[in-house]
Amino acid sequence: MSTIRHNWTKEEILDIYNKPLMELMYEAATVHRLHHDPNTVQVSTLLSIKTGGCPEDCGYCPQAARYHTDIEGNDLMTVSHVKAQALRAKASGSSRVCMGAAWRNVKDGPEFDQVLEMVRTINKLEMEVCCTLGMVTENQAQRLAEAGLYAYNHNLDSSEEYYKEVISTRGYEDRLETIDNVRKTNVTVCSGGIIGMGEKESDRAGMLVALSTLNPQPESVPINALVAVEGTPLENQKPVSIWDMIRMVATTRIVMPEAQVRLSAGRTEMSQEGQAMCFFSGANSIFAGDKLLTTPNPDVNEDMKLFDVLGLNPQKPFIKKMQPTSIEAKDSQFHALGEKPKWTRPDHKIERNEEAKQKAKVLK
Ligand code: SAM
Ligand code: DTB
Ligand code: SF4
Repeated sequence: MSTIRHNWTKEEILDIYNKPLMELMYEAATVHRLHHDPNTVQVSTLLSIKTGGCPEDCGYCPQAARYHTDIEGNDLMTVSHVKAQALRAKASGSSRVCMGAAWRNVKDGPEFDQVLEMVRTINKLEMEVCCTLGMVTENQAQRLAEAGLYAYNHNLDSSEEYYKEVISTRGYEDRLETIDNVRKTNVTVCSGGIIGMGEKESDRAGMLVALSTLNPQPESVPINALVAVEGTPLENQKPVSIWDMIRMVATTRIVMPEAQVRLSAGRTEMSQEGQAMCFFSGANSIFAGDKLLTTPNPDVNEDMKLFDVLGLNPQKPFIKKMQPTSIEAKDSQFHALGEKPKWTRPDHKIERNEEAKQKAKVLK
């Protein structure tokens, strides 16, 4: 009988989050062991296939064109460059590649066709391939599925209430609709969020309610600690404490027992002992490589040394779900519809976003 609950309330989740830490970790570790091998952690590699110049106003993001940050923007990568990077990732122990694009949403056309070719190419390397490209329609999700996509990442990032304090160029319902579009295909869902953006504990719990009440729950849940980047509206946020990170990971594990819980951005600020406590509390994936999308990440050799010390093994690909078949473009059943989807644009004013935008205007 399934032990997955889809009716978690914010109060229940807050009670779990605020348990005495030793009890919380013990409970999370117990749930973890029932559903996963505690000595296996997936190593994934991020590839920023299109960097910077994004039209959105996400308060945490160095890739938003309206803020002045020192990242180097790039046009869409070539398929051969992506293949070379994926092979390097595979050689260094990664079983999954996640390709990120600084887009608000996917648009049908040659660039999306190129991304579909990247998906086919990585699938053929026997690696799990994930994309995070912004909002997608059901037809676009089907085309990604046909190309052999294993997962689609689309984070809820925070509670519905706090989301409005961070982003004004799109609504929470767009995020949920995209997740629903992906759910209609055989692509798995990866959705999580960020802590340390100034949200309350009740917002963290609210985000976990939104994720855990999805039916089915996401197969993968990244928990990011904000990387406060100079020039973004959230540049002055204090680093999140490791205790909060452990509590968030443990609570995520308890309410979503089967998900792959990913210890994502922010690891450069965490000690190895702190990360070990996250693994104990149910985190079973990391992003490896010296860069996330645009910000630094621990050295892969240091990560591998830590795996050695802790007796952890990198997870093989397709342990949780079979490798999807990849259909060539010429045999494809789904074609571009050239839709003009109506994603929302609430455009309310967020003071700190406005200030960061004004500062950027002066600097540019
Ligand atoms: N543009 C697409 C989108 O927003 O869905 C995909 C790329 S976006 C960079 C992917 C995720 O990275 C965001 O949803 C957010 O959770 C995370 N992220 C971005 N900047 C971050 C930061 N400074 N610290 C932590 N996580 C961050
Ligand atoms: C996720 O939740 N975290 C990853 C992945 N999904 C795409 C991205 C983290 C990005 C951190 C900021 C940067 O490097 O630009
Ligand atoms: Fe664009 Fe995604 Fe960054 Fe938001 S998080 S600014 S949508 S790249």
